[in-house]
Amino acid sequence: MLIENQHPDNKSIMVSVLGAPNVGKSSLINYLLGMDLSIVSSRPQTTRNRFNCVFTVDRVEIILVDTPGLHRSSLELNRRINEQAKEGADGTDLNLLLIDLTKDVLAQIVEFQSLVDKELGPTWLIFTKSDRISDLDKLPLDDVLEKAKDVIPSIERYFAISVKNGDNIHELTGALCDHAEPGPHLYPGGEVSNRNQRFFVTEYIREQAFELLQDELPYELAVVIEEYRDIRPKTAEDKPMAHISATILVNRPSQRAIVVGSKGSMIKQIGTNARKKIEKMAGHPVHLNLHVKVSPKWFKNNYVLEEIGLPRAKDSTRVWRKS
Ligand SMILES: Nc1nc2c(ncn2[C@@H]2O[C@H](COP(=O)(O)OP(=O)(O)OP(=O)(O)O)[C@@H](O)[C@H]2O)c(=O)[nH]1
Ligand SMILES: [Mg+2]
Repeated sequence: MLIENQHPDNKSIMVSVLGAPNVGKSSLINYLLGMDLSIVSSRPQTTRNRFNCVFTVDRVEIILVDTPGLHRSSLELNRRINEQAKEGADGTDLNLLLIDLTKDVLAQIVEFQSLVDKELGPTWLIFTKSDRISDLDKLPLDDVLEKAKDVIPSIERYFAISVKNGDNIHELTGALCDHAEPGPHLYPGGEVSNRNQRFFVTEYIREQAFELLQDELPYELAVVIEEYRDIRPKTAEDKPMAHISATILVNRPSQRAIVVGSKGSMIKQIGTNARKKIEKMAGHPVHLNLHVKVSPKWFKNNYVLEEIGLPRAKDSTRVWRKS
Protein backbone atom coordinates (compact mmCIF):
# COMPACT_ATOMS: atom_id res chain seq x y z
CA MET A 1 0.00 0.00 0.00
CA LEU A 2 1.38 3.39 -0.91
CA ILE A 3 1.89 5.83 1.93
CA GLU A 4 -0.44 8.37 0.32
CA ASN A 5 -3.17 5.72 0.15
CA GLN A 6 -3.15 5.27 3.91
CA HIS A 7 -5.85 6.55 6.21
CA PRO A 8 -5.10 10.17 7.26
CA ASP A 9 -5.66 9.30 10.94
CA ASN A 10 -2.95 6.60 11.00
CA LYS A 11 -0.37 6.80 13.79
CA SER A 12 2.82 4.88 14.39
CA ILE A 13 5.34 4.44 17.20
CA MET A 14 8.60 2.49 17.31
CA VAL A 15 9.62 1.22 20.73
CA SER A 16 12.86 -0.47 21.87
CA VAL A 17 12.37 -3.22 24.43
CA LEU A 18 15.56 -3.27 26.47
CA GLY A 19 16.94 -4.83 29.65
CA ALA A 20 19.12 -7.53 31.15
CA PRO A 21 18.81 -11.19 30.06
CA ASN A 22 15.73 -13.05 31.34
CA VAL A 23 13.77 -9.97 32.54
CA GLY A 24 10.83 -10.85 30.26
CA LYS A 25 11.37 -8.75 27.09
CA SER A 26 10.26 -11.41 24.60
CA SER A 27 7.40 -12.51 26.90
CA LEU A 28 6.00 -8.97 26.99
CA ILE A 29 6.27 -8.66 23.21
CA ASN A 30 4.46 -11.97 22.68
CA TYR A 31 1.73 -10.92 25.11
CA LEU A 32 1.18 -7.63 23.29
CA LEU A 33 1.25 -9.33 19.88
CA GLY A 34 -1.11 -12.06 21.08
CA MET A 35 1.11 -14.78 19.62
CA ASP A 36 4.26 -16.76 20.49
CA LEU A 37 6.42 -15.08 17.87
CA SER A 38 9.60 -14.41 19.84
CA ILE A 39 11.27 -17.32 21.60
CA VAL A 40 11.12 -17.43 25.40
CA SER A 41 12.90 -19.65 27.90
CA SER A 42 13.53 -19.80 31.61
CA ARG A 43 17.25 -19.33 30.94
CA PRO A 44 19.10 -16.07 30.26
CA GLN A 45 20.43 -15.09 26.80
CA THR A 46 17.67 -16.73 24.81
CA THR A 47 17.28 -13.92 22.25
CA ARG A 48 20.43 -13.37 20.15
CA ASN A 49 19.26 -11.02 17.38
CA ARG A 50 17.42 -7.73 17.31
CA PHE A 51 14.19 -7.71 15.30
CA ASN A 52 10.95 -5.80 14.91
CA CYS A 53 7.55 -7.11 15.94
CA VAL A 54 4.42 -5.27 14.83
CA PHE A 55 0.82 -5.00 16.00
CA THR A 56 -1.91 -2.45 15.57
CA VAL A 57 -4.54 -1.04 17.91
CA ASP A 58 -7.26 0.71 15.88
CA ARG A 59 -5.32 3.22 13.74
CA VAL A 60 -2.09 2.98 15.79
CA GLU A 61 0.78 0.81 14.60
CA ILE A 62 3.13 -0.22 17.41
CA ILE A 63 6.53 -1.55 16.35
CA LEU A 64 8.39 -3.26 19.18
CA VAL A 65 12.09 -3.97 18.80
CA ASP A 66 13.00 -7.15 20.66
CA THR A 67 16.63 -7.11 21.76
CA PRO A 68 19.00 -9.58 23.43
CA GLY A 69 19.63 -9.07 27.15
CA LEU A 70 22.56 -6.72 27.68
CA HIS A 71 25.16 -8.42 29.88
CA ARG A 72 28.83 -8.45 30.80
CA SER A 73 31.01 -10.80 28.75
CA SER A 74 34.27 -10.73 26.85
CA LEU A 75 33.39 -13.64 24.54
CA GLU A 76 33.22 -12.69 20.87
CA LEU A 77 29.74 -14.21 20.48
CA ASN A 78 28.39 -12.20 23.40
CA ARG A 79 30.08 -8.99 22.27
CA ARG A 80 28.16 -9.29 19.03
CA ILE A 81 24.92 -10.19 20.84
CA ASN A 82 25.40 -7.15 23.08
CA GLU A 83 25.96 -4.97 20.02
CA GLN A 84 22.54 -6.08 18.76
CA ALA A 85 21.06 -4.97 22.09
CA LYS A 86 22.82 -1.58 22.09
CA GLU A 87 21.82 -0.85 18.50
CA GLY A 88 18.26 -1.74 19.47
CA ALA A 89 18.10 1.53 21.38
CA ASP A 90 18.98 3.61 18.30
CA GLY A 91 16.51 5.45 16.13
CA THR A 92 13.31 4.60 17.99
CA ASP A 93 10.70 6.93 19.51
CA LEU A 94 10.75 5.40 22.99
CA ASN A 95 12.62 2.88 25.13
CA LEU A 96 10.96 0.44 27.47
CA LEU A 97 13.64 -0.55 30.00
CA LEU A 98 12.51 -3.80 31.61
CA ILE A 99 13.54 -4.42 35.20
CA ASP A 100 12.90 -7.70 37.03
CA LEU A 101 11.02 -6.95 40.27
CA THR A 102 12.28 -10.16 41.88
CA LYS A 103 15.85 -8.78 41.86
CA ASP A 104 17.57 -5.59 43.07
CA VAL A 105 15.83 -3.04 40.83
CA LEU A 106 18.15 -0.05 41.18
CA ALA A 107 21.22 -2.22 40.65
CA GLN A 108 19.73 -3.38 37.32
CA ILE A 109 19.22 0.22 36.17
CA VAL A 110 22.79 1.20 37.12
CA GLU A 111 24.18 -1.92 35.41
CA PHE A 112 22.15 -1.31 32.24
CA GLN A 113 23.31 2.30 31.92
CA SER A 114 26.91 1.27 32.47
CA LEU A 115 26.70 -1.42 29.78
CA VAL A 116 24.76 0.56 27.18
CA ASP A 117 27.20 3.40 27.74
CA LYS A 118 25.29 6.10 25.85
CA GLU A 119 22.60 8.68 26.46
CA LEU A 120 19.19 7.06 26.09
CA GLY A 121 16.21 8.84 24.54
CA PRO A 122 12.82 9.00 26.30
CA THR A 123 12.55 5.91 28.50
CA TRP A 124 9.82 4.25 30.54
CA LEU A 125 10.71 1.77 33.26
CA ILE A 126 8.75 -1.46 33.05
CA PHE A 127 8.96 -3.48 36.26
CA THR A 128 8.24 -7.09 35.28
CA LYS A 129 7.00 -10.25 37.01
CA SER A 130 4.78 -8.33 39.47
CA ASP A 131 2.80 -11.57 40.01
CA ARG A 132 5.81 -12.88 41.92
CA ILE A 133 5.68 -10.04 44.47
CA SER A 134 3.22 -10.64 47.28
CA ASP A 135 2.97 -7.05 48.59
CA LEU A 136 3.54 -4.93 45.51
CA ASP A 137 1.84 -1.90 47.12
CA LYS A 138 4.53 -1.77 49.76
CA LEU A 139 7.37 -1.50 47.23
CA PRO A 140 8.67 2.10 47.06
CA LEU A 141 8.49 2.29 43.26
CA ASP A 142 7.94 6.08 43.27
CA ASP A 143 11.22 6.46 45.19
CA VAL A 144 12.93 4.06 42.78
CA LEU A 145 11.71 6.19 39.87
CA GLU A 146 13.31 9.31 41.35
CA LYS A 147 16.60 7.50 42.05
CA ALA A 148 16.51 5.95 38.57
CA LYS A 149 16.27 9.45 37.04
CA ASP A 150 19.64 10.27 38.64
CA VAL A 151 21.13 7.40 36.63
CA ILE A 152 19.11 7.81 33.40
CA PRO A 153 17.69 11.37 33.27
CA SER A 154 15.43 10.56 30.29
CA ILE A 155 13.26 8.20 32.38
CA GLU A 156 9.72 9.60 32.39
CA ARG A 157 7.45 7.11 34.15
CA TYR A 158 7.01 3.50 35.18
CA PHE A 159 4.58 0.57 34.96
CA ALA A 160 4.63 -2.59 37.07
CA ILE A 161 3.38 -5.40 34.86
CA SER A 162 2.89 -9.14 34.71
CA VAL A 163 2.40 -11.28 31.62
CA LYS A 164 1.18 -14.10 33.85
CA ASN A 165 -1.93 -12.26 35.05
CA GLY A 166 -1.99 -9.34 32.59
CA ASP A 167 -1.57 -6.67 35.28
CA ASN A 168 -1.19 -3.16 33.84
CA ILE A 169 -0.63 -4.35 30.27
CA HIS A 170 -3.77 -2.57 29.04
CA GLU A 171 -2.56 0.61 30.73
CA LEU A 172 0.82 0.23 29.05
CA THR A 173 -0.77 -0.38 25.64
CA GLY A 174 -3.01 2.68 26.08
CA ALA A 175 -0.03 4.83 27.04
CA LEU A 176 1.90 3.64 23.97
CA CYS A 177 -1.06 4.52 21.75
CA ASP A 178 -1.29 7.98 23.34
CA HIS A 179 2.42 8.49 22.69
CA ALA A 180 2.21 7.57 18.97
CA GLU A 181 2.54 10.44 16.49
CA PRO A 182 0.36 10.86 13.39
CA GLY A 183 2.06 9.27 10.39
CA PRO A 184 1.91 6.37 7.95
CA HIS A 185 2.18 2.74 9.01
CA LEU A 186 5.57 1.25 8.17
CA TYR A 187 4.11 -2.28 7.85
CA PRO A 188 0.77 -1.59 6.13
CA GLY A 189 0.48 -5.12 4.71
CA GLY A 190 -0.25 -6.73 8.07
CA GLU A 191 3.30 -8.08 8.54
CA VAL A 192 4.12 -9.12 12.12
CA SER A 193 7.91 -8.84 11.79
CA ASN A 194 10.72 -7.52 9.62
CA ARG A 195 12.29 -11.01 9.76
CA ASN A 196 11.35 -13.75 7.32
CA GLN A 197 10.18 -17.29 8.04
CA ARG A 198 13.73 -18.66 7.66
CA PHE A 199 14.77 -16.62 10.71
CA PHE A 200 11.90 -17.91 12.82
CA VAL A 201 12.57 -21.51 11.74
CA THR A 202 16.07 -21.24 13.21
CA GLU A 203 14.64 -19.58 16.33
CA TYR A 204 12.01 -22.29 16.90
CA ILE A 205 14.63 -25.02 16.58
CA ARG A 206 16.87 -23.15 19.03
CA GLU A 207 13.93 -22.67 21.38
CA GLN A 208 13.55 -26.46 21.61
CA ALA A 209 17.26 -26.76 22.32
CA PHE A 210 16.79 -24.39 25.29
CA GLU A 211 13.79 -26.41 26.40
CA LEU A 212 15.14 -29.94 26.00
CA LEU A 213 18.91 -29.75 26.48
CA GLN A 214 20.75 -29.30 29.76
CA ASP A 215 23.42 -26.98 31.15
CA GLU A 216 25.58 -24.98 28.74
CA LEU A 217 24.68 -26.92 25.60
CA PRO A 218 22.05 -24.49 24.21
CA TYR A 219 24.63 -21.68 24.42
CA GLU A 220 27.13 -23.71 22.40
CA LEU A 221 24.86 -24.40 19.48
CA ALA A 222 23.64 -22.46 16.47
CA VAL A 223 21.13 -23.28 13.76
CA VAL A 224 21.60 -22.61 10.06
CA ILE A 225 19.16 -23.30 7.23
CA GLU A 226 20.59 -25.40 4.41
CA GLU A 227 17.47 -25.48 2.23
CA TYR A 228 14.01 -23.88 2.38
CA ARG A 229 11.86 -25.00 -0.53
CA ASP A 230 8.19 -24.12 -0.89
CA ILE A 231 6.30 -26.81 -2.81
CA ARG A 232 3.46 -25.26 -4.81
CA PRO A 233 0.31 -27.39 -5.08
CA LYS A 234 0.04 -29.08 -8.48
CA THR A 235 -3.73 -29.59 -8.35
CA ALA A 236 -6.59 -27.73 -6.63
CA GLU A 237 -6.82 -30.58 -4.09
CA ASP A 238 -3.10 -30.46 -3.12
CA LYS A 239 -2.04 -28.31 -0.20
CA PRO A 240 1.06 -26.12 -0.21
CA MET A 241 3.99 -27.56 1.72
CA ALA A 242 7.61 -26.75 2.48
CA HIS A 243 10.79 -28.80 2.68
CA ILE A 244 13.26 -27.39 5.17
CA SER A 245 16.74 -28.74 5.94
CA ALA A 246 18.57 -27.22 8.85
CA THR A 247 21.86 -27.96 10.58
CA ILE A 248 22.48 -27.63 14.29
CA LEU A 249 26.11 -26.66 14.80
CA VAL A 250 27.76 -27.80 18.03
CA ASN A 251 31.23 -27.19 19.39
CA ARG A 252 32.37 -30.70 20.36
CA PRO A 253 31.72 -34.34 19.26
CA SER A 254 30.33 -35.17 22.74
CA GLN A 255 27.70 -32.46 22.24
CA ARG A 256 26.73 -33.98 18.92
CA ALA A 257 26.04 -37.28 20.67
CA ILE A 258 23.78 -35.54 23.22
CA VAL A 259 21.86 -33.55 20.61
CA VAL A 260 21.31 -36.69 18.50
CA GLY A 261 20.36 -38.71 21.61
CA SER A 262 19.94 -42.43 22.04
CA LYS A 263 18.88 -43.88 18.65
CA GLY A 264 18.21 -40.33 17.47
CA SER A 265 15.52 -39.70 20.10
CA MET A 266 16.62 -36.17 21.08
CA ILE A 267 16.99 -34.77 17.57
CA LYS A 268 13.63 -36.34 16.72
CA GLN A 269 11.97 -34.62 19.69
CA ILE A 270 13.56 -31.25 18.85
CA GLY A 271 12.42 -31.65 15.24
CA THR A 272 8.86 -32.69 16.09
CA ASN A 273 8.31 -29.84 18.56
CA ALA A 274 9.89 -27.21 16.30
CA ARG A 275 7.98 -28.46 13.26
CA LYS A 276 4.62 -27.97 15.01
CA LYS A 277 5.42 -24.33 15.68
CA ILE A 278 6.82 -23.79 12.17
CA GLU A 279 3.66 -25.28 10.64
CA LYS A 280 1.52 -22.94 12.75
CA MET A 281 3.52 -19.97 11.47
CA ALA A 282 3.55 -21.14 7.83
CA GLY A 283 -0.10 -22.23 7.84
CA HIS A 284 0.67 -25.47 5.99
CA PRO A 285 2.52 -28.78 6.53
CA VAL A 286 6.31 -28.70 6.70
CA HIS A 287 8.86 -31.44 6.22
CA LEU A 288 11.73 -30.61 8.57
CA ASN A 289 15.05 -32.37 8.18
CA LEU A 290 17.56 -31.75 11.00
CA HIS A 291 21.27 -32.60 11.01
CA VAL A 292 23.88 -32.08 13.69
CA LYS A 293 27.38 -31.03 12.72
CA VAL A 294 30.47 -30.51 14.84
CA SER A 295 31.93 -27.13 13.97
CA PRO A 296 34.68 -26.52 16.56
CA LYS A 297 34.55 -23.00 18.02
CA TRP A 298 31.84 -21.88 15.58
CA PHE A 299 31.16 -19.03 18.02
CA LYS A 300 34.51 -17.48 17.12
CA ASN A 301 34.11 -17.94 13.38
CA ASN A 302 33.19 -14.73 11.58
CA TYR A 303 31.61 -16.63 8.70
CA VAL A 304 29.22 -18.55 10.99
CA LEU A 305 28.49 -15.51 13.16
CA GLU A 306 27.52 -13.44 10.12
CA GLU A 307 25.40 -16.33 8.84
CA ILE A 308 23.38 -16.30 12.09
CA GLY A 309 22.90 -12.53 11.87
CA LEU A 310 25.65 -11.35 14.19
CA PRO A 311 28.01 -9.04 12.31
CA ARG A 312 31.22 -7.75 13.86
CA ALA A 313 30.70 -5.51 16.89
CA LYS A 314 32.49 -2.22 17.60
CA ASP A 315 34.53 -3.98 20.30
CA SER A 316 35.20 -7.16 18.30
CA THR A 317 38.90 -7.68 18.73
CA ARG A 318 39.92 -10.62 16.62
CA VAL A 319 39.75 -11.28 12.94
CA TRP A 320 38.62 -14.78 11.98
CA ARG A 321 39.17 -16.30 8.62
CA LYS A 322 36.34 -17.94 6.70
CA SER A 323 36.41 -21.68 7.51
N1 LIG B 1 6.19 -15.06 36.79
C1 LIG B 1 6.48 -14.38 35.66
N2 LIG B 1 7.43 -14.85 34.83
C2 LIG B 1 7.70 -14.14 33.71
C3 LIG B 1 7.03 -12.93 33.40
N3 LIG B 1 7.56 -12.45 32.24
C4 LIG B 1 8.48 -13.34 31.85
N4 LIG B 1 8.58 -14.36 32.73
C5 LIG B 1 9.47 -15.53 32.65
O1 LIG B 1 10.81 -15.06 32.61
C6 LIG B 1 11.62 -15.93 31.81
C7 LIG B 1 12.38 -15.13 30.79
O2 LIG B 1 11.47 -14.59 29.85
P1 LIG B 1 11.95 -14.05 28.43
O3 LIG B 1 10.78 -13.37 27.84
O4 LIG B 1 12.61 -15.13 27.64
O5 LIG B 1 13.03 -12.99 28.87
P2 LIG B 1 13.96 -12.08 27.94
O6 LIG B 1 14.15 -10.79 28.65
O7 LIG B 1 13.45 -12.03 26.56
O8 LIG B 1 15.32 -12.91 28.00
P3 LIG B 1 16.58 -12.89 26.96
O9 LIG B 1 16.05 -13.14 25.59
O10 LIG B 1 17.42 -13.99 27.46
O11 LIG B 1 17.24 -11.56 27.11
C8 LIG B 1 10.66 -16.98 31.22
O12 LIG B 1 10.72 -18.15 32.01
C9 LIG B 1 9.30 -16.30 31.34
O13 LIG B 1 8.24 -17.24 31.44
C10 LIG B 1 6.01 -12.46 34.30
O14 LIG B 1 5.37 -11.43 34.12
N5 LIG B 1 5.78 -13.23 35.42
MG1 LIG C 1 14.25 -12.59 24.72
